[in-house]
Amino acid sequence: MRIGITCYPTYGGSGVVATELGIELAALGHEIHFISYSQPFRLTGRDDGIFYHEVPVSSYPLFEFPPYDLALASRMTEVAEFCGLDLLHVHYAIPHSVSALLARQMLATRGRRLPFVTTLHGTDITLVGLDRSYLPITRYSIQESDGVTSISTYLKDKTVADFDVTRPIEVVPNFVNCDVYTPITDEAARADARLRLAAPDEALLIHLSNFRPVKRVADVVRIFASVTKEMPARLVMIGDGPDRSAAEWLAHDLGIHSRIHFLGKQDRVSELLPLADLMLMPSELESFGLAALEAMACKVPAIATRVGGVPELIDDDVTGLLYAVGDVENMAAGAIALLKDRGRFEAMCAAARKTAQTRFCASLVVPKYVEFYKSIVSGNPPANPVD
Ligand code: GMT
Repeated sequence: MRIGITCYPTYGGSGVVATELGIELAALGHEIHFISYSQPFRLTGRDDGIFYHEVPVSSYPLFEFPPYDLALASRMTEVAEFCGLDLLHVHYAIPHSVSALLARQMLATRGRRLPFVTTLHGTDITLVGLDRSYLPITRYSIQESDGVTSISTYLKDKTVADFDVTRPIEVVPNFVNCDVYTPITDEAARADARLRLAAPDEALLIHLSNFRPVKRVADVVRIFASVTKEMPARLVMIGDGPDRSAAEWLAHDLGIHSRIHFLGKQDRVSELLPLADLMLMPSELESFGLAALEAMACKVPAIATRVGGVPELIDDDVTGLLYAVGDVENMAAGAIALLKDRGRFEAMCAAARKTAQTRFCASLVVPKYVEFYKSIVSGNPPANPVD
């Protein structure tokens, strides 16, 4: 198939999922066309069968807000015509599904069919989409999509409840390439690589996010402060965003700044995650929690919050530990107890990797998208989706 993919290219897990999906689909022989305002950050130009089409957005003195969604719709129609697209797959409903809807309508007037699939990721439903200025059009574009998928059952239920959507929504969970996100099996090589982040006797904790308020990065720093009082430890903070400065100040005020590596945005997180012992993901809300899945695939369990779709990914006390939002004290106590109990820790690391391999591996999940695309292109979408 020739598939157009649109996502937010620079920020957030939905762009990561869209990019990894494009890479996996291209590896299966499909032709993938990314259509966005900049090249997705995990797209390194390494793959055959992947093309990138930039969306130019002209400014004009009248435009206080240049209409990106309209420019995107125009570019979608051009790419569909020039490259013979069979399907568009848009990630994050706002405004991508609206642009796709317009593109579909414009092409229909020229006798060309271009169905589109919308994948719901999180705040497009739980936050931004609920804003009164976006709700009616978000609901309309979801309802009018040729196919809709959601990354968790939680998000599907939330969409039905809050948006009164009546059309079928297929749950296709997020996935990870278990060959790329994998533990370092050579213990000596791992120990050597780990030395640049922590001494051999130090526990290494890791956090990966876009440092937005929903990620509660101050909780990450506070949990680590308690851990480091009990045992030698270091923390790696990967990513950047609005709350990074506050997190750094907090670390400074707590006297632990020198024990934390603020690495900023990193291209190859798959090389850093397997060096850690535990991931911290104390988010206010996660519709899935892709960062935790990537860590789990590297045999690194997460200390996380029992919110949204996280319990669909993490089995409490088996593949990670779950707590109430803001329960910093118990998250720290849980991390300390786990790190001190070698047997329990090793069992949890192995169970985390096994879950990634047996339930969320790209080789299992990507074919579900392919089957879904085929049903949409053939005009027979599943009436009763199998979750
Ligand atoms: O972070 C967001 O709010 C938006 C979105 C994104 O574009 O990064 O994140 C959501 O999608 C990720 C990928 O599917 C999920 O792993 C995140 O859990 C989800 N974030 C939230 O629900 C807050």
